[in-house]
Amino acid sequence: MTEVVLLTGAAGLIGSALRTRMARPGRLLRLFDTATLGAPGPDEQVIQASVTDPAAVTDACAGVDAIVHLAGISGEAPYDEIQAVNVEGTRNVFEGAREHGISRVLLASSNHAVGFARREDEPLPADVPFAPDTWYGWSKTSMESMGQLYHHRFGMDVVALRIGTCRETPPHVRSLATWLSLDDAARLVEASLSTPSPGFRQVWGVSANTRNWWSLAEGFAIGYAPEDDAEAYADQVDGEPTDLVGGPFTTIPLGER
Ligand code: 15L
Repeated sequence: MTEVVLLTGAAGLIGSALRTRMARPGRLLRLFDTATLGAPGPDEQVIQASVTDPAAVTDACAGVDAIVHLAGISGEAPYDEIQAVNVEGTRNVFEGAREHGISRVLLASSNHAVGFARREDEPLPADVPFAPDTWYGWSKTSMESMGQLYHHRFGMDVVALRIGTCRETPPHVRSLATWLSLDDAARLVEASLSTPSPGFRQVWGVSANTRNWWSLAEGFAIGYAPEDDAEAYADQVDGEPTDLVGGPFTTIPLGER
């Protein structure tokens, strides 16, 4: 039987990386984005719409086995925009999932949900309590707690991926510790989709970086086996390391792009 996976935000950096990496026999990828996605491949469907449109989201959920919810504003922005897209948009996704009996939702959360958490001697657990650093980070706490609500109310499996710096290559010194390679992002998503009955859980989205200080234990527990290490790029980056999870997000002006 064909597995149908709905990928919201499919035209973004991570979405585009997953589009190619998640293709496999027996899987149909339903790609959803406001941006154009090009012509669908043989095992793809394309929907150009916004997660802020409840009807479009509900329609997109028909016949879906799992949702990888990436759509949203990916950095600091005015509160009303963040609220409309990240929070209301996620509510539309959960409602669509509930209406169509979809049992698993993966959330693209962010390290900025806990941006004010501080480096300790031990690796920082993936379930470190909310400490958002921006309205953006706050929206990720809302998305995660919404995931808890739908888990407890409706028994959905919800995996919140607290993603670090997901880029082709690490862009700065901080990311030597926080980098998530695109290949490891796909490995993390596959583990989150296939691990049996995860319930609600939080997992750091980071690669196997030499300088990691965020715990990989929760990822290992669901079968995530990262292969990349930002250290390979150490001589190509500038900047300062930071002891706060969110780094520069902890001091940028609130609500400004
Ligand atoms: C994020 O959540 C952002 O979406 C991304 O643009 C990066 O800034 C990243 O966090 C990070 O912390 O490096």
